[in-house]
Amino acid sequence: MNRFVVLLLAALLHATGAVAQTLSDGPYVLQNRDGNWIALSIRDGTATHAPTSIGAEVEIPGVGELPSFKVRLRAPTKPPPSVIQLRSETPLFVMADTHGELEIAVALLRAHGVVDESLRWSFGEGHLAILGDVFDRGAHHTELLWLIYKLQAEAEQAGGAVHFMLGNHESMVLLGDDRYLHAKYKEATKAFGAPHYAALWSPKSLLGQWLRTLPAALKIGDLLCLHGGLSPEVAARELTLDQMNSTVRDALAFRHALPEREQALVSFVMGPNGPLWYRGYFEPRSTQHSPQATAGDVASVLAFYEAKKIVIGHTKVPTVTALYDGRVIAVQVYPHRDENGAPMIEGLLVEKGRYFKALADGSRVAL
Ligand SMILES: [Mn+2]
Repeated sequence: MNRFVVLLLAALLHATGAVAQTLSDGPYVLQNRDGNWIALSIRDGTATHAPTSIGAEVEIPGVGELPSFKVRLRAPTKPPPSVIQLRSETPLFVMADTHGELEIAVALLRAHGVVDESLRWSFGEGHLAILGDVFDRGAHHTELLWLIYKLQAEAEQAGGAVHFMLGNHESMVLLGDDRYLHAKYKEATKAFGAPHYAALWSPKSLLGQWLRTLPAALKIGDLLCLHGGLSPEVAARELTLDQMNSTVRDALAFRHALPEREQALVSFVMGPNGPLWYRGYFEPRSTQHSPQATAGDVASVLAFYEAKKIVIGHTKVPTVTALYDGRVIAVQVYPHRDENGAPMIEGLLVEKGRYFKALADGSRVAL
């Protein structure tokens, strides 16, 4: 991006009025043709760009009462393994769809000691699993993604881990479906002069690369953790987690260049009965939804993957809910505020073989 484009962007921002003057977003860290990294940001309506590099830090501005934080940029890494060992004494905190609701997500993580006041990892050797759909709807998914990216490094250093499973909204944004974007991101796209929002998350962007290494489904200890669910068709096809995860990665990386025989697998894995979209643990809410899984379907999935429970987001529940005699746990309590403005969201805490709803006020209730 040259100076002319940046000036053009500034002009665009000033032309769009009061809302644009308050627009802040980014940074988007992109690699140019020479292989150099550039951080693009909008601060109070002004587009800026600055050279950066792997090993350098970028600053993510504060939102509301939340402090700003710095993130060190890392070279892209290989995809993680699909099976994660978890010792029974290691706590696991599961957070489902956050949809750009940074302040509410942070309230939950702070209340349960996963992060501290300055948004640093404070969960020691604990594991945090994030079940996708960080993107879309809300106004702060960029900050949330940077926070997760940062926590991953901090957790690893502390002997813990952050596992981020992709949801259907990650795949939609990366593949160019911008129907659910908060209006602010469409404005940001225009401000940067980008052809479309997905260009800011392309494989040439640092977080775009990182997202394309992430899994759709993991087995963490004896729990299958993922966004949508595992349909009976997944087990019937004997698709391993590795196969599922690499198919999702292929779909997000080079969907249009896949050989035809792989296209069929991609269509299935990325479709309504694949791990990102499946809703079959619930009564169908529309004719597009899969028929409800039977107890036998759930049992055969658990048997195939040699797991004890399936932990999912994606489908809204009023409170963290055990289904199928506790073999499926639905975690997606949509992040919102109650009539007094208190953050409302729940997580799942697994500690020493016991399961708890983790409430936003820091309390826990046995499941
Ligand atoms: Mn979803």
